[in-house]
Amino acid sequence: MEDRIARKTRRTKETEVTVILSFLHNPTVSVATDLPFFNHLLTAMAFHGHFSLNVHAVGDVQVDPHHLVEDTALVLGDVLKSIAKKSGPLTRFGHSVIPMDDSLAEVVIDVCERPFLVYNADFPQTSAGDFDIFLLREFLFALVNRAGITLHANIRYGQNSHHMAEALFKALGKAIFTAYTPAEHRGGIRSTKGIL
Ligand SMILES: [Mn+2]
Repeated sequence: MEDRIARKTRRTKETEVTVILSFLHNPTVSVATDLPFFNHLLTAMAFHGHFSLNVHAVGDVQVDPHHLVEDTALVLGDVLKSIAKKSGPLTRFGHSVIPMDDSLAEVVIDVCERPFLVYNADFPQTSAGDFDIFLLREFLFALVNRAGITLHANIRYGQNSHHMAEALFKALGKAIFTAYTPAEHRGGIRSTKGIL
C-alpha cells in the first residue's frame, strides 16, 4: 500500500513545509501552521475527504501569509502528484457540492496532468478572522499546478466568507478522495486516448 501514501518537506528562506498524505484506512488529521484559519480549512478538507493529512508549516507570516499559504499548496500538490504517479489507474474525476448554512460550494477535479484552475468566488467579506480570503485563489492555483490537475471551484453563493471558504475546502476534500480512489475497472488508463 506504499503507493497510497506520500510525504515531502520543502525548505526555503521564507517557509518550511512538511506534508504527509495517505489514503490508507483509519484517517488521522494533524495540521499545524502559523495561520489558525488555514489550519481550520485544511483540517476540514482532510476530515471530510476521509484521508490522512499531516501538515507542519512555519514561515515569515509577519511579512505576508501569502508565502506560507502558497508554499503549503505547492507541497500538497507535489504529494498528490506523487501518489497519482505511484498508483495504478485512478477514478480520475471527482466532484462534490457542499452547503454550509448560507453558502454552497462546488469542486470538480480531473487528475489529468493538465493544470487548469477555474475559480468563481464572490466573497462578501475580504477576510475570515484575520485571514485574507483572497489567498484561497493562490492556494488553489499552486495546488493545481503542482498536482497536475484541472480543478473547477465554484462558490455558488453565500453571505459569510468563513462559511463559503469552509464549504469550499470540504468539497475539495471529498472531490480529492473520489478522484484519487483506484479505478474500479483496472483495465488501463482512464482515457480514450490511452494516455493521460
Ligand atoms: Mn468554521
